[in-house]
Amino acid sequence: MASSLSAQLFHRAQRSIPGGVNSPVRAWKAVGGEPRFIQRGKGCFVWDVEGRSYIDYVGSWGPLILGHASPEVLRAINDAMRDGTSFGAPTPREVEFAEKLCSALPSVEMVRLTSSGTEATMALLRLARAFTGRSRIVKFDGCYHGHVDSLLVAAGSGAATLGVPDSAGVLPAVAETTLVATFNDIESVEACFDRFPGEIAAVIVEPVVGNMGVIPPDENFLSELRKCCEENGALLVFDEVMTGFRVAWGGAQQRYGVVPDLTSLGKVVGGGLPLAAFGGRRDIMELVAPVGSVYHAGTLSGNPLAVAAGLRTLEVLERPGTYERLEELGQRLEKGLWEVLADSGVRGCVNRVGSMWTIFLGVSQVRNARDARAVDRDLFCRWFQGMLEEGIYLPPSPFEAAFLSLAHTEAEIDVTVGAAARVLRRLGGG
Ligand code: KE4
Repeated sequence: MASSLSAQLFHRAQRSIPGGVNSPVRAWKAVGGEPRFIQRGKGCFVWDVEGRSYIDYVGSWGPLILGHASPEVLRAINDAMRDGTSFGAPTPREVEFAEKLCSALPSVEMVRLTSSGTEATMALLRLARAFTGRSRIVKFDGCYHGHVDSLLVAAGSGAATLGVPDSAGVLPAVAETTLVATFNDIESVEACFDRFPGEIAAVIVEPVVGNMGVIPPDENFLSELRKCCEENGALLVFDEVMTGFRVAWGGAQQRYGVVPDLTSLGKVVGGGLPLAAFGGRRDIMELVAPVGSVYHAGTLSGNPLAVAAGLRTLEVLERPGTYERLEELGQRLEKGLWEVLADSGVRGCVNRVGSMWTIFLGVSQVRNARDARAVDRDLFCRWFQGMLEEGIYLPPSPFEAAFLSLAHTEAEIDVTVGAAARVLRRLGGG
């Protein structure tokens, strides 16, 4: 059979782009097969280059909370681009956008715009070290904060031990400045402070983990983390690149009522264009150049088109009822998936917070990275490929969050649940 257009493009792409993709997860290494090349999206659907349509739950990994090609966002971009695409100078819309971020997020008194979430978290760590005069950072096993050298770190052996590089090219000396704790385990955080008193600048956490698949915080975990940082003179950093404006208008910090000292944002705030941000307490943010001595810069920081897309996205999200609608859709999907899991005899669980969710197969509960790593990866591959053939486009990894958008309706949820029933029944041998 002639290879598909996707296969031809993938083969060709691998000659000029490492792995044929511009971000590793897109190569489908975790699910086998070759990635479908996407031609276009509209609402909650994407079409591949062969013209096949899929109900999309990747949503560009989170940004497209309004769905693909939102008419309001496209109009905002179109209007903005008539005036030019970039000036490298301050623009009125950046001020309006910064003010909206500050008004929405309890922790953010000042904010600096960046072009990616990685850049935002990298700048936050530099800022935390400068503000506290301390060098070490605590992160959590399984949490991802972008490809920042000091955060591409795996847990060393045993609790409260120095991190080890989790990528070639990361220096051991850099990795050792990072300690790796266990999500939902406050004792593992306290052990880090006990071992390195006075040396830890900050604890950075995904307040709702998305990068192990979705893992909600245990009831008091975030408040215990807040208290632990206060008691030890360290800053609490919420990486809300995924959860910001996703799990609530004010992010996880509003949903769970815990206010960090610093916050990173991305994805949704850019409405599908390259835009992210970091912000927090004024006394900390005023250390950022040109006011203070912590350098951060960027040619396209606050790019007018990206800010136009982000601002319009937030304006739509700010309307009454949007998060209630996302919760309604999320509940319908979660309920349906639990029911078809039970009927299929396949062991699994569904973790969800608002419109971000993950189905874990082969395990009964997932509260941390160790639980997540116990999933049945072969079963997940067959689940992913089976759902793809049913026209459902899921994240191509068992350790990623899937996303609903305001463009999804009950109809697509019910189609998805029906497809899941057929695929899981086959997987369960039914
Ligand atoms: P970017 O540099 O990709 O804009 O943001 C990095 C980042 C930071 N913090 C969190 C919590 C994140 O989830 C991310 C990026 N998320 C991944 C998906 N898990 C983006 C997809 C990809 O890497 O291709």
